[in-house]
Amino acid sequence: MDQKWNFVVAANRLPVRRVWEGDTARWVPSPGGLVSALRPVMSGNPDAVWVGWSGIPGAGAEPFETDGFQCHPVGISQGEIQQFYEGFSNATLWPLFHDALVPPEYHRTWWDAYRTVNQRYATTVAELSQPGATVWIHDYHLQLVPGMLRQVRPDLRIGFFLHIPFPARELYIRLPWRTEIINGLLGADLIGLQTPLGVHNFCRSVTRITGAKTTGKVIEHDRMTTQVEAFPIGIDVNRVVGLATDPTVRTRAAEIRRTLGSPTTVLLGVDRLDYTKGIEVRLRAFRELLAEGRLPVDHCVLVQIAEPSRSRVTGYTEVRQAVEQQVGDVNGNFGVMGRPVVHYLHRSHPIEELVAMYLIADVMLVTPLRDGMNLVAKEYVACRTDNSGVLVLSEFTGAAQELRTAELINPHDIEGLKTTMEAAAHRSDTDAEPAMRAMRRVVRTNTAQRWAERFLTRLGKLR
Ligand code: ADQ
Repeated sequence: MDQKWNFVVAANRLPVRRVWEGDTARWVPSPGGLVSALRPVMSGNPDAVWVGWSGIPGAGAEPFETDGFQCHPVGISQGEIQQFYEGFSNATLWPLFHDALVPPEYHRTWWDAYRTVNQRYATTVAELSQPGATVWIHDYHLQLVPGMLRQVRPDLRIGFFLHIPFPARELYIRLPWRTEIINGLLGADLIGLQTPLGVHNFCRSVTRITGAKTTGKVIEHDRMTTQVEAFPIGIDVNRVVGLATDPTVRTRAAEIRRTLGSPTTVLLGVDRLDYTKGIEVRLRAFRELLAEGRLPVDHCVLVQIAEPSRSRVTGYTEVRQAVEQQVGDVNGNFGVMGRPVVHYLHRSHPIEELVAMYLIADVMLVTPLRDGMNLVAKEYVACRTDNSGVLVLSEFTGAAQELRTAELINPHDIEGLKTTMEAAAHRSDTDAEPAMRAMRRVVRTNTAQRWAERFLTRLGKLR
């Protein structure tokens, strides 16, 4: 590898995915918050490279250019997908960092694969980086990379951002490899978390595990310092608002509402099908409200869009079965011929279709048991250009720290959730307006692009 770059992003996935048309393959941009957030700093930047997995098992493909910057695929074998990705990343770290909602599994072979893949990323980044380059590493799949990189390239300016929550110390210290992960993260000059609570939890774990001195957000260790701060992620507001005001999308929204039987109230959930998202909780609350006659069966519809996700990981088949059983139960008991009360779509949707759904949703249900941020809540708010609509939002999302005028709920308190959902369904647009207006200000100010800019400016000032 001869060419070197001055700005290197490393993430589990590349910002593009391969699609086949007949026998020819081409790379198309993957949708996603991270890609839009980094577009302004990556697009057309000849000094930037993105290191990540292509999504296809096997050896890494040749590097290529997309949108004016370089992509460098990292190879991940079928066995590593099982042990590094589905295993350690998604059956150990993901549940542990989400309050152990399902029991995390600890397997030494998974840990070995996690270390191996992280080492591969670190080696690749080290080879691609110019002297003194800025490196930005993303998320829980790559927590060892900062430390591994620091050992071979002390000259680099290293930033790390964790997209999921950092758990309470009492949970974190269960991890058999807690010291290795903390030491891996401490290789970074700057660690970004979604919320101040994440920062607090992380610093407490560091103190307990390493004995390092933490002063406010500064951790001193091994003759270097690491800064830890909250950088709540945002969305690409211009793109979402552009779609929300697009006549084609608006026509589609009206069409969907008609297809649903022009109900008085549409309630909506949009999530990856994941046990952290609290989909069962909202279905249960909805069912009880119908049964108690507190929501009118004839005038209310719940649409639940669930993107298929990690179907081979423990906990995901179970959540799917539970959700589908509940949907069947509600429709079996309350639906009439040709008119179900819950419309459940277990598939991915293009953003245009999601925006059309956000436009018809009078009540948006975001009820995770734990979530780093939750971009769906922000997308909904961004779409409500007329300031109508009610956002019911779990206190246990990062978004709840910013969207203070949402209808905040505790997803463990089913009666509280029911009362909030009932009131939300009956709220007039005029009553809902001040809260939505305030949330729209927040979402418009703290965009994805602003988030990236804030993180990189902060990183640029260190060392
Ligand atoms: P996720 O857990 O994936 O992200 P979220 O923040 O809500 O959760 O982002 C999901 C994205 O996928 C949204 O942009 C949404 O539009 C899209 N999406 C959801 N359902 C879809 C469907 N059926 N079809 C197509 N697209 C769909 C992780 C963390 C979050 C954190 C983000 C960003 O778990 O807490 O907010 O990263 O840091």
